[in-house]
Amino acid sequence: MNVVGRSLKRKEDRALVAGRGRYLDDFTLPDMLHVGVVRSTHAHARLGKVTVDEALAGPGVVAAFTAGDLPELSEPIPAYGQLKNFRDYAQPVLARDKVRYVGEPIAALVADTPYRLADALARVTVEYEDLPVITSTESALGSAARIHEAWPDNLAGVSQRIIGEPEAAMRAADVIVHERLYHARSAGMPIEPRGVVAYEDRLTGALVVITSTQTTYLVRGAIAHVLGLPVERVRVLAPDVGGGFGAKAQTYAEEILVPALARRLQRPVKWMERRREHFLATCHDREQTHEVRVGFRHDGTIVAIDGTFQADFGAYTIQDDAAILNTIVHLCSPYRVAHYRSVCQNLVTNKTYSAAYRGAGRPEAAFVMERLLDIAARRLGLDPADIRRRNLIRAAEMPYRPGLPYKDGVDIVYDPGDFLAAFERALELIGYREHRARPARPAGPRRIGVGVACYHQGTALGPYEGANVRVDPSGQVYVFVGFSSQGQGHATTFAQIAAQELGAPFDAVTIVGADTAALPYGFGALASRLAANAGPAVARAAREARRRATLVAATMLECAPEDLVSENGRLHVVGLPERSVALGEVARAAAKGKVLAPTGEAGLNTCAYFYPKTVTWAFGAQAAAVEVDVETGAVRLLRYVAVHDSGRPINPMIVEGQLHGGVAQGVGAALMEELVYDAGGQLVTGSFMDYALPRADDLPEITTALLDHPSIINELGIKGAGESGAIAPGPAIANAIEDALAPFGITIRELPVTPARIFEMLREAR
Ligand code: MCN
Ligand code: SMO
Repeated sequence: MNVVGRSLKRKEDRALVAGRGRYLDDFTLPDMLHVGVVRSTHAHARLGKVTVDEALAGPGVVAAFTAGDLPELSEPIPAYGQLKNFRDYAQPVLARDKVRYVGEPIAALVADTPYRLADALARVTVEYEDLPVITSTESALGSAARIHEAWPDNLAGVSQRIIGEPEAAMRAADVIVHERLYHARSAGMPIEPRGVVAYEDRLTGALVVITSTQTTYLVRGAIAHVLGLPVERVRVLAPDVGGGFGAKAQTYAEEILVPALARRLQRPVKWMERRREHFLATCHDREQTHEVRVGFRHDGTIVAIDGTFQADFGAYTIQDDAAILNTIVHLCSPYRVAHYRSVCQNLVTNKTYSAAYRGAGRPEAAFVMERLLDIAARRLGLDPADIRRRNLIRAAEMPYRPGLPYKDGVDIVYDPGDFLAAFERALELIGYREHRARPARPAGPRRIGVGVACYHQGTALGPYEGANVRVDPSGQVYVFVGFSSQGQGHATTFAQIAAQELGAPFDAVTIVGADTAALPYGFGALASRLAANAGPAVARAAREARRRATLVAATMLECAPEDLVSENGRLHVVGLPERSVALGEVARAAAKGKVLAPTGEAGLNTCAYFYPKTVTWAFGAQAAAVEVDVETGAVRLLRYVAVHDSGRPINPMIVEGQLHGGVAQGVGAALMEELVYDAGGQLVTGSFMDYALPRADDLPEITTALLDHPSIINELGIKGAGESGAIAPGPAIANAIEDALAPFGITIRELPVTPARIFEMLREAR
């Protein structure tokens, strides 16, 4: 009975679709107070007097706190922790002497209702002494002003990787393509903004923090660290989370502030982020400017790539260069490039700070590489498909070693895969050949174009993930994990694995997660890592539970353990289905100790962890067909194709759903989403009126196809999928638009390709 690999319906959807989900704002506790955050309205300033008297005098206002009132928050917010390549900085929970971006927390107000709180927030006055505002990487490099005073400049650090001898190799190139490309700042924009509820549990003594997060463990560690508490006294839970996309994958000021206030006030407190606040207070990502030279032979073979780029981090660098190293390592990774150099200057500016957003540095890399290939193809007189065929690493070259370490320090060895097959499949599904063969239409205002883009993705970063499988005497199986889900479908996929390994019915398995008390150690839902890390942990724990169940059942049925099969929730003697015992009865017997001896363990309760040696490598190709109106610059997506290899899919429907979601976000990055700042450091696209998210009618039919080359990193052959769909849409769509506008000879160098940008390019071309 194979449960893994089947497109079973998602266990979580019945409740969510029926409106029975429990999101952060659904939690209201007796006696609960509401916290609001006073935020900086200036991008870079010394902080003067903060006056809260008028706010405090308002009806229902209980308390007001500035940094000086909360000495327990004097430790800065701990950074990510895995990498430490950048300069040190201190990000305060509440600003002390200066502010570094519009939206930075300055003070907290507490009131009895959210409405009185909103009124009171408007009555706080803050004095600012303005400092020069830095809103671009060029001005960050050139300015005498320092965002972090202790630094000699505004450079957080330089990240780089080199293969071979790019300079020497470049000299031998027949043609060099040299371009400057820009990927705009955008953000994950989950439907549910962030929020935190905290209280001291008098029964257990724990500080309980319910937060809309992807990283329960990281938040737990940060709270314990700043408040000086044992980790055991802090319990972090996530309720249903309405999307995260990376934006909820690190610890924020409010996740430490709100529990601190719960302790101060000895009352439950809640903070719920508003959308306008979310635009300023939740991390952005993706702003990079690349200057790259690619050397080619006449036949399109790449001889060398030499590039520099600048990343605009905003005010703080909470994840160090995790995403930047992704850009560097992935820039040419599906292609054979013997000589490569990439150097990034990581700069701080007076904007909202950045952290990984779905794809985490890879969409930028794919944009640069796949744009350069199309530009080169035109210069060399080659078809964009042929230039890729010439350079894609072949299946026969696997396991390929590009000659670079991954960010975990391990030398990269690619997982089995066939990039060319994925690419050809995408071409076939979009009708590439037919499109190229089609006679040019009479030149009307609407032009059709097709674009393609390949990607490769290191997925499933370590360090580990674990699971605890427990068989209940009722026969129900509970799998305890600590990480939280944001919509990925973990309650379904991990239940599939547990059911299969244990021989239990899929319906009898429940995943209990998002609670650090459920399992002491874990990492979180990021880096497309859970399927390939928690998956094997669940499998190992379930397998061990089955082994123990078999020993106990053998005693109960008076047979040899080797003669038993576990199927559909019962263990029976091979060939004798009536000589059987239910899994629940075995669990009950094992818990009573009656037949304890064979296992030496009480109950059927097993825990296992999986530590990957390094990442798995997923890959794929995407293709877009677009129609561009040359009179208005409007782009309509006609069709979209996503081919992805996630190794063995646990649930193909869920993997396809992940691709759909990723593509939708990639379409936003390609065509409409942009966080624009003015020279004063004010976000001018700070609402959904100005920051355009794709809507249902902006999305075409998305055709997906899954390839299945098992990973060699874990025993289940799984590679990741969660971020993958979002990597290639930018370049695939930009390439399609440029193809549609080929007669005008324009070159797309920036994302998003908005109607205004197209209109401007066409005007210049004419
Ligand atoms: N899966 C599978 N078979 C595979 C690989 C994955 O069935 N071979 C399933 C997994 O079991 C899981 C889903 O696909 O249900 C995604 O798996 P994985 O790639 O391991 O990613 P994670 O579970 O670690 O989730 C994190 C990832 C990231 S990093 C971002 S960003 C993102 C994403 O998931 N944010 C999301 N997908 C999202 N989907 C939703 N709905 N909301 C988000 O915030
Ligand atoms: S951006 Mo995903 O949370 O790694």
